[in-house]
Amino acid sequence: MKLYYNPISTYSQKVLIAFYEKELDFDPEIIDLMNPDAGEKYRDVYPMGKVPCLQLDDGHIIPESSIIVEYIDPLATPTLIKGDADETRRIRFKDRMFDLYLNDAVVTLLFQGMKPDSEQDPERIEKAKFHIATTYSFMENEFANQPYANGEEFMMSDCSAAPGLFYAENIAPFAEHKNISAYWERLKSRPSIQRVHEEAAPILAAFMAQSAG
Ligand SMILES: N[C@@H](CCC(=O)N[C@@H](CS)C(=O)NCC(=O)O)C(=O)O
Repeated sequence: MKLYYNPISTYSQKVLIAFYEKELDFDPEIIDLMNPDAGEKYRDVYPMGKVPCLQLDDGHIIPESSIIVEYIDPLATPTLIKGDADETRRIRFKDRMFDLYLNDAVVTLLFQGMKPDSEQDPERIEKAKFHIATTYSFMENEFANQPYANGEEFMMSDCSAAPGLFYAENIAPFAEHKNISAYWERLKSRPSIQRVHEEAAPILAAFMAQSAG
């Protein structure tokens, strides 16, 4: 199977963490989202143009990060969506929460911050800050009693939290939240997440240099 992704894309990172946790092989195809020609060509694979997207050997495509993790979950251990209907619902809820209110909000702040003040959208910024603050308050409370998002074991929800926290460290610092900080240290000690950060570093540096002008 082939994975279309970009190492600095948060949703790609979520799926990469799941692949690396499972030590599952895939054929990597990096899409340069900053290159309009590459983006246009990629729309032949997935017309929505979003990464990540998994393409099976028969050509079938599986877009959407959570759906990709669900697809690969039965293929190798460790299982990332584990338990009865109630437990798996809770994992999916946390996955959604981190995608929608941490990841998307942090990326909004990142891109808004790269624009000149006159072009920034104060309403979007305020909404993103509200989503992040609400999520932090929820997380700080939850991580007082458990090491991972859904309890004792690393799950899909943790794959979803890591990319948002990676960018949030600078954009929406959480150092004052001691439980979130301890959780982030726990995540960063995992080889899967270290590998994602190592692979992202040179591309992120080039992206920042290009964006700075
Ligand atoms: N809901 C999608 C979101 C994917 C997404 O927004 N990916 C971003 C990169 S993190 C992207 O492809 N952006 C390029 C674009 O919107 O054209 C998922 O979970 O996979």
